[in-house]
Amino acid sequence: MEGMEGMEGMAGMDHMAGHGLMWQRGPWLLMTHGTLNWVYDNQGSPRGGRQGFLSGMVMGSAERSLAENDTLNLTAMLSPEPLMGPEGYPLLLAAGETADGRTLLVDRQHPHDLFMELSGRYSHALSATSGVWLYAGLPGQPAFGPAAFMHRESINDSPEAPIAHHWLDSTHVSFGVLTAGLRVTQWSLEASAFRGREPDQNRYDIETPRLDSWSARLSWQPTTTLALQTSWAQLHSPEALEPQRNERRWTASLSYTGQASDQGWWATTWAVGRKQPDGLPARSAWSAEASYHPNVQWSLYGRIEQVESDEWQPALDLQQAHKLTLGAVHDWPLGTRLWLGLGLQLSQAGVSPALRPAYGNHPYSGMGFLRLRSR
Ligand SMILES: [Cu+2]
Repeated sequence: MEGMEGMEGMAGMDHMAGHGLMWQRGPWLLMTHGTLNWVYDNQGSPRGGRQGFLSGMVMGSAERSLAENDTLNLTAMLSPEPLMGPEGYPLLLAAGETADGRTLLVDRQHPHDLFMELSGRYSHALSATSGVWLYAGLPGQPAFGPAAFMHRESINDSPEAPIAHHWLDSTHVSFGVLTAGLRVTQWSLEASAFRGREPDQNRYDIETPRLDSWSARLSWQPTTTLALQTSWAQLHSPEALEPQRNERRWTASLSYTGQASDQGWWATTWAVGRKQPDGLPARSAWSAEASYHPNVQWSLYGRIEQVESDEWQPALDLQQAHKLTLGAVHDWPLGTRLWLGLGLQLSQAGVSPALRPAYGNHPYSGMGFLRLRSR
């Protein structure tokens, strides 16, 4: 329960969500879990588009104790998303990264890299409730923001990235990360040095690590069901298209995962974020999301988010947009640990008046998906 694992492992979700297969092999505890979504995407408005694509992730980890109080954990996380091609998939109002190294991807979500995480963590327990750890990843997740969306119990049924991704959690694939962490009872403090540049358009490679940026995160887990964090980052040259510009970011979030009935459980995350690029006005975002699982077959989820940006139409200054998403998935068991799911989600967006000629008043979008998930 340390570091990012502590953030993800929040809230006793082991028995509720229970993703993952585990084996003991000698001294090693092996664990794997994953989700693969085949998605048909139809984004409305003249800036939208249609496309089929594969999203998700497969993760494996190996953990062993080394001495009485020491633990080593090795984690690999892979993404199928490079198969969709460098331009990613249509996602209204998403902006960030590039497909060709020359133009920003707008109204499309970039694919994640094949290697989303290859990391190791060495933890040393100081007592039953406190400890220290060192984490290194290439790529890895610096101590910044809430857990990345595909790991958040509140929204990991949705096959798409949030439009607030680049405010809250887009640093989760950083090529080169070193983190030191300290946990004392309910409080954790982590500091990271990492590479500030976003991954480039070659999604199959491992990029040159650098430690040119830093972040710090303070987390509080007052109960096993509640996790709060606030984090800061100073990013060196995050965007390939504006290499001279550095950026500061800040986030705060609250996550709750709890029992909802005998067999049901629910989870929610509320998050705010702010980006301050050098020489430009600050831009904020917030999101509120929740999922409800009345039983093991059904998942219902929703999210509302708002972001502020000048990337949708470069001739305009900062504009606002929001998006509401609602979805449902039904799962059928395939054997004991694997489930086949069929899901549908609908979203409606809204933009400030200057953007309405481009997007229309309230463009609708939808995604239908088939998924394979272990749990
Ligand atoms: Cu991401």
